[in-house]
Amino acid sequence: MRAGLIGGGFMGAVHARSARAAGADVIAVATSSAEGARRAAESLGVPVAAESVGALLAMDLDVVHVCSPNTAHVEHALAALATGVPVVCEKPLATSAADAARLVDAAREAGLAATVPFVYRFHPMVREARDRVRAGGRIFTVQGAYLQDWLLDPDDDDWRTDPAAGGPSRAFADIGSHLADLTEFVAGERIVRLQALTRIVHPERNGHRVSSEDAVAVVVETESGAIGTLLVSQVAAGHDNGLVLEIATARGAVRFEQEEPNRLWLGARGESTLLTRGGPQNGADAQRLSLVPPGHPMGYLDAFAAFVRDSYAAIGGAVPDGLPTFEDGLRAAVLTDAVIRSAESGDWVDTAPA
Ligand code: SOE
Repeated sequence: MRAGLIGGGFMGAVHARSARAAGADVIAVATSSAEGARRAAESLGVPVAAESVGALLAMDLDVVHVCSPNTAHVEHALAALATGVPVVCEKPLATSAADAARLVDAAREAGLAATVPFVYRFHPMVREARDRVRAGGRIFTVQGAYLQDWLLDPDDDDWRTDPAAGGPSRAFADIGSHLADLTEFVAGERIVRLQALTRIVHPERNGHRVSSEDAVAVVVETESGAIGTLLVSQVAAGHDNGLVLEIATARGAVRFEQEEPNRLWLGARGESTLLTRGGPQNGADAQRLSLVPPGHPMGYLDAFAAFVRDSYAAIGGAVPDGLPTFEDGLRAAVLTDAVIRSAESGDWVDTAPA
């Protein structure tokens, strides 16, 4: 696989490492400037620093990884698809459902594989959680949180706080999208309505106005009538990447904590246990993703490599179970739009799939 990379930041480096782990050669990188591409090529060990995105897309590539800022995803992914090349595009796929739908249509019309790294699906213990929920009978409640603190202080800043680069939603589009995707993936059913509150705790950062939310509280109802809450915050002191999901069913509960991905909490009437990743009680899906025995911790980069491996298998015509595609990116954008609408109106918003 000859891979091209658009964007050379933190996620660009993760994509480059994971593409190589999946057997690709990362042959070129483009950023917003030729100088930026040269810096990225040097730091990532990529042979060609493309003068522009257009120059990169003119190369002979088998896949393009889009890791540019959120508002550039549509332009870059459409341009890559137009050259007949499959795309792996960072989340949020687009900063509106309408734009995400354009990308879904373009990939479908081109007949090209197109995936989005809702990477937390690829922890083996998430697959185990999904299997146990499937066997659990009726779902009663879902409870999720995604808490970080890297934007806690007013002088903490990032391109994501600028709507021109990040889009109209920040905390939910950036990390709430992961939580919502994981909730629907593990539950095996959709959120059909939600009500959201958002907060901007710092209306100014480094002297510029901020219009996108720092925190979101969401109440949800699912297709089967389960109820739940999702809390998303990038101003939650002490939390680095605190994605947690707990789903309670008639025959037991599961709780996955992303910062401790090698175990799964299992709740039963009157007792609870911790299941170890890779052990004999793991189901087939968890075993497929477990590359090393228990006691050899697998983590974020392993999950990302598994996502890219399955994306490349899909490019080769396979249909890997649980692979997040542009359709899942569109779903996340629909939920993000709904959160924005509900926060503005104060009303419930219907999110049942059309
Ligand atoms: C920053 O919030 C960030 O890097 C997100 O953009 C990623 O999607 C998430 O996995 C970790 O945190």
